[in-house]
Amino acid sequence: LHGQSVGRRREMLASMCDERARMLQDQFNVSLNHVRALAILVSTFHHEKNPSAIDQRTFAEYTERTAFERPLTSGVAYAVKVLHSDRERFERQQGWVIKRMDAQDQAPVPDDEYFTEKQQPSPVQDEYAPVIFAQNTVSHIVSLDMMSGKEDRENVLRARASGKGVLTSPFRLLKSMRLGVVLTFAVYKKHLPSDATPMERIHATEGYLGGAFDVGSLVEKLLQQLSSKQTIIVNVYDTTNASAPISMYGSENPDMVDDSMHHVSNLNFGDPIRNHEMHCRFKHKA
Ligand code: WA2
Repeated sequence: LHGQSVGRRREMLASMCDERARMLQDQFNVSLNHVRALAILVSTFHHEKNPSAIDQRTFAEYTERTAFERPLTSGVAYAVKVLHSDRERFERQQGWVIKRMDAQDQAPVPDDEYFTEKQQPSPVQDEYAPVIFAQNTVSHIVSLDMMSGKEDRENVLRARASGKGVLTSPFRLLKSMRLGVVLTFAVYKKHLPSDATPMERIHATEGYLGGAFDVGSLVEKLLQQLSSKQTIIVNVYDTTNASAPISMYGSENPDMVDDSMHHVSNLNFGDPIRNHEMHCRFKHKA
């Protein structure tokens, strides 16, 4: 009799965990598809039109009005590829200089001080990826060189060589300092063949459309929509390095956890070099 009830509890945990993992993956996929469509929008209405039909105001308005289509993102932005030889002309045209991200600075800084005091002009590099358009929620990254931050840089390089949507490891996002991941799609010059080599892709790159997934707050919101949320404890991990999983969501040492049972549901966020898992446990009855 006891064995039967343990079996039923195990099944219940598995089905609750799988349901949550499926919801998270679906919402992630919906958001990813919309970010991909934004990359095509920028290609069509910014790069392929002369003069461009998109400016910062248009981009901010469009991305704000379509934010509901990207339920797990806290903001999207567009960075353009600028070679050093073109930097001076680019900065004169924009009316601002390319700035570097301040990755060493991990302490939260009051809003209004952050970008007036901390952001420094970027030192000379072969090339840059300054943000020219941003949703209002991430307007603080306009003019920042996305190649000056470790995670963003890796994403930019991998996105443009592969032509696929790519994800960073979890890291602290700028300003909010919340744990999140960035998704990036490269934007290419028109007529790039779909079977292009990585070198051809790099050469034909115009820019990078990316979105920040604020996993901490947005996964919480998603799980709260499920009525029985309080009965299980959910953790999400980046398990790319199987021996050193990185927590993306959930408390490391929650109280009242029933460690006698543990279920792992697989998550697929579409980037073949990254692995993710959802781990679920019951809470002790109070
Ligand atoms: N967006 C928002 N907050 C961030 C961030 C980011 N990257 N990086 C650190 N904090 C314009 O992949 C191109 C967005 C990067 C896209």
